[in-house]
Amino acid sequence: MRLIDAQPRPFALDLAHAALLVIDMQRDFVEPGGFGESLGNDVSPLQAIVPTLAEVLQAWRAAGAWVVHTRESHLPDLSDCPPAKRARGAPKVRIGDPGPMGRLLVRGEPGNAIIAPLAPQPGEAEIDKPGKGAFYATDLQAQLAARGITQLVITGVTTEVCVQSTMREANDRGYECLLLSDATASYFPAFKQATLDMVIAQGGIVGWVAGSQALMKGLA
Ligand code: TIU
Repeated sequence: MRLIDAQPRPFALDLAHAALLVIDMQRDFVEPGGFGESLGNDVSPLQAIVPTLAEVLQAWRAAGAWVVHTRESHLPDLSDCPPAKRARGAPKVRIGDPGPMGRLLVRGEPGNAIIAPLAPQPGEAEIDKPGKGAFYATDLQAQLAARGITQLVITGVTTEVCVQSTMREANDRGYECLLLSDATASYFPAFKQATLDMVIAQGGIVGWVAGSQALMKGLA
């Protein structure tokens, strides 16, 4: 066990049964011209966490622990995209429409790929998910069970959407979840902070929060 300095109390990390979850670090959310920007967002707060997340990923791999990457994506025929999701808001372009990086949020398109500095390595899991939560309509739980994973260190974007949905899904399934405060980002800084606050309120109602330096100190 490695004790990580975290809130609301230290997190006892058991590396043999822990996975690093990197949520939706895709060009579609992080780069201009993707799905995130089509919703009217400035992508720069998301770009800001890339160096930190790359450092965490490197330290985690060096410690020999497993990594799971997710992508929010839909099938080319959009049969897994609820019409209500596609219709939401008043974007310039919608899910499935052509953009500068290919069709928005469609599996296999250039814009749907994970950004190069955080690219998955052989042996790491890659989960394509049609929802915000990574457990909905995926085999993530089966993959974690097959490896005996009981703890998730959670990173990625966006904090209050796909990250928080996934953390709540995981918490309900009994996983111990540690969210890395400086390796997650939102288009809305206030929503990010609110998410960090609500996760650790009430004695850690959804889990734990720590900074990446605290995790890496524990990994060293
Ligand atoms: N819009 C937004 O903040 N996020 C998403 O649509 N997906 C994820 O968070 N990945």
